[in-house]
Amino acid sequence: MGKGFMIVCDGSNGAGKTTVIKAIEEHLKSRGLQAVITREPGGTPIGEKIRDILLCPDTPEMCDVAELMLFGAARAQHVQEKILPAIRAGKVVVSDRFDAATLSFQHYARGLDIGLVKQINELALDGFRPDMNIILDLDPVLGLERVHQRGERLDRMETQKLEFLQKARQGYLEQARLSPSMFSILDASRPLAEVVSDALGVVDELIRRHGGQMAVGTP
Ligand code: Z5A
Repeated sequence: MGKGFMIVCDGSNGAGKTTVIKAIEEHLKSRGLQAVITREPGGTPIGEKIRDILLCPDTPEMCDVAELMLFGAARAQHVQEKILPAIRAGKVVVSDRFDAATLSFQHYARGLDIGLVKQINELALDGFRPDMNIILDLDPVLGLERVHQRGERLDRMETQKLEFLQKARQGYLEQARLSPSMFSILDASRPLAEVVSDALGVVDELIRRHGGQMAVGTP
């Protein structure tokens, strides 16, 4: 059995993660690779229940530490139940958000101590690291406009002040500055086709790096 790898698609709200991930999935399949598409918070039955609690707009009273630990709990379950088995089976895991989001939102935006946030991330990751974070970078003002155009009710995180979302954006840029080999920053204010094309270029580079170790065919 080959060894797979993991790509995270992350970044600002409304930056186009959903669309880019769909394109990555199709691209991987066209290359004959087995893709596992997943998301955070969520990705497992337990994680999806935690997601409902985290994003429910009716509970704005959630305290910051409870929020951090819930993201961590969902991730621990995600890693053990879904991600590690898929990678061991040689599949390519593509996750909509992952651990960089916790540093960006709970540390850089929320202001929780960086040591505490890293500790929760390490506990949840159990030594695992994703191979690449593709960050779709967008001014949150533009991102929220796109989300509003979808006409859906905003979730608990989206109702935070604009300043909070600006700090989270800067958090991703700072993480990329500190660990450039783990991050690809894409300007998501450009036409979607250009963003998708760049994202697929990053994926192709990862496939080359992992040359021939992944499982092929339908899951
Ligand atoms: N969070 C956290 O705090 N800590 C953590 O550890 C984790 C997460 C893991 C849930 O995320 C929230 O949890 C999130 C971070 C926090 N909240 N905040 N704030 P989520 O991923 O479920 O929610 P989201 O970020 O709000 O996702 P989204 O709004 O669905 O964004 P998206 O998937 O990137 O956008 P999209 O649906 O692909 O695109 C939005 C619209 O824009 C859509 O109509 C597109 O057609 C359009 N679009 C996309 N790209 C373009 C371009 N390039 N041009 C024009 N129009 C475009």
